[in-house]
Amino acid sequence: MVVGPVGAGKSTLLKALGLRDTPVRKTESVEFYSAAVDTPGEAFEIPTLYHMLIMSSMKASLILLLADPTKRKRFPSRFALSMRAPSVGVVTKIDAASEEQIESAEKALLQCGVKKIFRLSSKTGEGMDDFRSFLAGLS
Ligand SMILES: Nc1nc2c(ncn2[C@@H]2O[C@H](COP(=O)(O)OP(=O)(O)O)[C@@H](O)[C@H]2O)c(=O)[nH]1
Ligand SMILES: [Mg+2]
Repeated sequence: MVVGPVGAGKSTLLKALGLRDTPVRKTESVEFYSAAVDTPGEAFEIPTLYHMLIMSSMKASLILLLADPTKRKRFPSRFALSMRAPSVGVVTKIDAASEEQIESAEKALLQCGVKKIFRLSSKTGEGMDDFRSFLAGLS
């Protein structure tokens, strides 16, 4: 299940992983695919919608918490710990970000409660092999 701010690259990552077959467009609601759950960024950004994520996470085996290093967004402290599944952090769009931006995104993810963080680009494929191996190792 992917979680994170609007535009972080959640739907694009699922598409790159082959976990969603439909074209990427604005995610308006929680969407269930055969092996993944996509969620709208609003559910992460607007606290009154948190329950959508908490309930959907009960169906998930892993939460991917995404951060876009090119945009500063608020990552609530220890938020990942309220999910009903273990979580890992993912810094997306590394093809478009500086090292400083990537490190700052990693800091935000850590204080949000994840322990492990991947850096990748769904666009260039950088970092995707490592990430795919990690996911394959879980099942
Ligand atoms: N440069 C770059 N752009 C990306 C990457 N991943 C997603 N995007 C772009 O970021 C925008 C938002 O992506 P989307 O998957 O809809 O974000 P979501 O709201 O988190 O589902 C789209 O224009 C994507 O093409 C990436 O790895 N690199
Ligand atoms: Mg989306």
